[in-house]
Amino acid sequence: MVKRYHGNPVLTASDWHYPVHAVFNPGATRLEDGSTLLLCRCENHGGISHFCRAISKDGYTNWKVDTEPCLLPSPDSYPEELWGIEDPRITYVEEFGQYAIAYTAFGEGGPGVSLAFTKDFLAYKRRGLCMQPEDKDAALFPRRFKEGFALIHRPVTSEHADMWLSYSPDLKNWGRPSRILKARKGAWWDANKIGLSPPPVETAEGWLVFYHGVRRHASGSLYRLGVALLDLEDPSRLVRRGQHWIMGPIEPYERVGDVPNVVFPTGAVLAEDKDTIVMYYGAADSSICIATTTVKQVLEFLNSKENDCSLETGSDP
Ligand code: BMA
Repeated sequence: MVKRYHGNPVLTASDWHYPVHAVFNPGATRLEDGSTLLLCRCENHGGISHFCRAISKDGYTNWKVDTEPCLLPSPDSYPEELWGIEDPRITYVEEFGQYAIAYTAFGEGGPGVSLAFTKDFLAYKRRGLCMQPEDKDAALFPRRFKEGFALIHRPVTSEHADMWLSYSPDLKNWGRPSRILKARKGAWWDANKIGLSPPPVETAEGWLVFYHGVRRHASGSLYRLGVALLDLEDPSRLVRRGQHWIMGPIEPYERVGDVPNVVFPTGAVLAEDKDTIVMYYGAADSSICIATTTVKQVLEFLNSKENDCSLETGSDP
């Protein structure tokens, strides 16, 4: 169902015009002129991450990487960014004619969720922390629902790391949290932690939500990708959940790197055919890669009998 691009990895630290240690987990969007913009997470040689733009006309080749960062942590004004900004997810919000970026702000309190808005990915207006630590893996939906704006996020407690959805009337005050997807238990591929991957993809049947599932084992963690479907008008309602992962680390560039055995998509762009989903992912926390699938194939998979939503609570089938 998911095909890797033969030219992977498409971006590595050696493509940068200034020193960076690793580039991975990019936000992605299609610009008005049809080109694809990646907001790349770049880790410097101190371990602190910032964002830098890379643009390609066809979304696969000839990436033009900016000569300097476009968004740096700003701990003087935003102490929650002391140890960097990570894993941006981009949503175009028509109502504002702007892109919303939900990203992880890493500070002394732990990782939290911050929001920023931009028109051109050059000038940004920060809105600060919207979900207190420990919370991450967040993205805004592109439009308001009856209950207001909606954000998927992943708060962590000592017991749980599940996916939640919260609403806001003004993007400042967030409330009405509800758990939408639970990490499963025991031997499941998504037993220990789950979190949103790219922002939700709107389809006629509901919101496709790709998510990463983590399975801890004796020599570390395995990060794989799964998918679920949320109701179009009430995204806090789970409709279907895939039982099996749809992509896991197989290739050498996913198996070997700073954090081995990680595929971590954070961006998705719907191609002009309105069916192909081009996913941009971090491989082993070291490089940026591409994998594609289609809305049709993913919906067929989710609609198969084994993937009904009796699994919504993550109980064993
Ligand atoms: C997650 C995030 C990602 C990272 C992944 C694997 O918790 O921190 O940024 O890619 O772990 O290390």
